Amino acid sequence: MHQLTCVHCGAHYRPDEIIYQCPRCGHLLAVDYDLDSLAIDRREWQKRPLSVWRYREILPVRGTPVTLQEGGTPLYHLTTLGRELGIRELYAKHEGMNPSGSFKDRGMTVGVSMALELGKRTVACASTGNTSASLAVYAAKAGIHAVVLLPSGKVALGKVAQALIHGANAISIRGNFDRALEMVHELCTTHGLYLLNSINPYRLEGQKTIGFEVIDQLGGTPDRIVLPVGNAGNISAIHKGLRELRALGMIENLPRMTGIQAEGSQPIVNAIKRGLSEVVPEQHPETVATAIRIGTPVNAEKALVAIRETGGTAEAVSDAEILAMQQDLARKEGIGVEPASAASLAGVKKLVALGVIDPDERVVCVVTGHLLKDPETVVRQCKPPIEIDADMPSLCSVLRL
Ligand code: AN7
Repeated sequence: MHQLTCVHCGAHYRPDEIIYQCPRCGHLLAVDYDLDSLAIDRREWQKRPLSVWRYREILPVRGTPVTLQEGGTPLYHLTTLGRELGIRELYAKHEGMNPSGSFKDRGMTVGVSMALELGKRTVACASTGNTSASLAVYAAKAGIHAVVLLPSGKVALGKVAQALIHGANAISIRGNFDRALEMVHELCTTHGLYLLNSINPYRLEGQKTIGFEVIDQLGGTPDRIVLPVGNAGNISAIHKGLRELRALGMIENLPRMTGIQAEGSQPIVNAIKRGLSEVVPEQHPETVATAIRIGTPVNAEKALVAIRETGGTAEAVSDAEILAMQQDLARKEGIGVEPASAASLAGVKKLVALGVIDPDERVVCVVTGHLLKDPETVVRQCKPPIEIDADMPSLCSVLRL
């Protein structure tokens, strides 16, 4: 069994209470297991397919989950980029290979399964895009309703297309993501919809399996895990999961948790660099990486602990660095990711240059979303195809043959 525990005051709550913050002090909640009482056989895990549900003993769902076979994503050894950056052991965990094309599916398979167990028939979120796409997919699979609030004009085309085709009630807010989240949070509290943003601790339980898979795939613990940070849910989730593996005696050390943000949207980076205990919200976040265009990261409290406790760090990269790395990954490694995802590798490049990352480290970058999520940004960056008349001389001429 599990319970909900406040990360600030330590108050405990029953697992079926529908709360998104501690009713006593207002801080974040986490799902808490009695790890000593769990019968986990690691060899049994190895026999199951690599997926979110390989690790079901330390997930909160008791019944049959709503699943589309999420997780089990490839971990690629980046030999060419690694050589260029001077890191022999550089890897990318390609979360774009999930059913809806982002890591959010790990959270939603658990979150929507919990919604059903809690008797909810309408789920909701605010989203920079991927959360809404994933929620729409899992609500469709579960046969329940989804309401998604999107910041008007700032969601990549592929993500909007997904929310629409999977049947979510998509609402565009004339405001940014942070405002949309405030509104949907209030809506869920006052009208009983089930909130599936990353403030919901059950959703983060699914996402922690990224770290479990990395360790199973590498056959050991990396020295560092680097990921793009928006609401800071994913970095917090992976850290929580790895702490649980340590408590279970399966690993000894935690990787240095390293968060990368865009320069125009870097409240976590500022808090880490200035040694602040709380983040100062960024009122007007701006970046080409619209997935992480977030000024008030709701999981900041957990993320600052994750970074500090593991000796990690946070760094910001420019939009130009993000787009250059998106292209490098595509052309030198054959890996297509959306801009936010390229931020993790752009961050590694910068941190190596700054001497923060040691070339001997074993570094895993989480690349969070697929290239096709945001085709418009790609088309703006690349030269269009050369159009010619439909005859052989024209073809040979354009190819200089
Ligand atoms: C590709 O969909 O917040 O730090 O509303 O889509 O856990 O928020 C997306 C976030 C990184 C940041 N990479 O993760 C949303 C949303 C991609 C993302 C992040 C997001 P968090």
